[in-house]
Amino acid sequence: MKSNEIKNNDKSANVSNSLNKIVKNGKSLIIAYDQGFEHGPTDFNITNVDPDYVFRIAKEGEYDALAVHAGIVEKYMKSEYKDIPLIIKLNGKTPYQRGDPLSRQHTSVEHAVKLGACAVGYTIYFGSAHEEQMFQEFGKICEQAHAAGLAVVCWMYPRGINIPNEFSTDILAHAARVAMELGADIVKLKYNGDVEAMKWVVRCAGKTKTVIAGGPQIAENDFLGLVYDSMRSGAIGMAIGRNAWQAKEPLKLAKALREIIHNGKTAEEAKKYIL
Ligand code: FBP
Repeated sequence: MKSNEIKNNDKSANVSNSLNKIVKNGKSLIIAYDQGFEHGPTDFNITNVDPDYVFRIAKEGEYDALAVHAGIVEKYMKSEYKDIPLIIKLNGKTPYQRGDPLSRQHTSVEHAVKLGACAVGYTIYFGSAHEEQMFQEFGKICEQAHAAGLAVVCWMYPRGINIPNEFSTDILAHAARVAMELGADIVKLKYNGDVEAMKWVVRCAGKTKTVIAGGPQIAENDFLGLVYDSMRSGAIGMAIGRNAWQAKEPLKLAKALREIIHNGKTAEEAKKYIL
């Protein structure tokens, strides 16, 4: 074997190691806390506006990873949180942008490495008039992150004037496929309410693992149903924000989520953990 091949094998081993910190036994429960950037503090109350509260939920709720922007890590990371695998978001936009969405990179892969990330995250608005800029940026990010031994998570959200229905199975399947072909290790998608249709979407992502986004807060029993159905569709887990840290008892909810995602329980069986 030539030395270049050895080096490449080393790199992919590093990426696998990073991925295995986030995906445990093939499954993953991720907590996302980038909504202060994406939506503004409107999602927060006096308790969950504090990033430390979400770090604590990630740790005590045994989430498999925390997805945040760099500044949150720089300012709120403590030694007691050092074992929480971090996914650092490299782009973001606010709701004030007009027209088709474009979200540009604001943080480098190099900086994410310095902050101790296992993975970097990037949102692509599939179908937007600006999709090419995001494809290009994301492709480069995959190259850089993989060369540095980091995994890459793609938030893949179909959106824009050319997307009549962001939950269309064909569009979601195409978006999932593009994430895989660009090099994502994990693609994060929204669930469209149809288990059989989502099986095709997950299939189109191939070896790229699919996680499902949580969405706005809904009744906990209904949310457990959504998580269970997402798992039945072949997703390896969830990347949840508002439903996780807006919960009245986030640790009880986390336990119920783990039971469904990691221990194969049904939504019905997991309900007892949120009583
Ligand atoms: P939620 O579980 O709160 O929906 O978070 C998932 C997420 O992908 C966040 O990471 C992101 O901030 C948000 O959704 C963006 O959603 P949208 O663009 O639909 O407002």
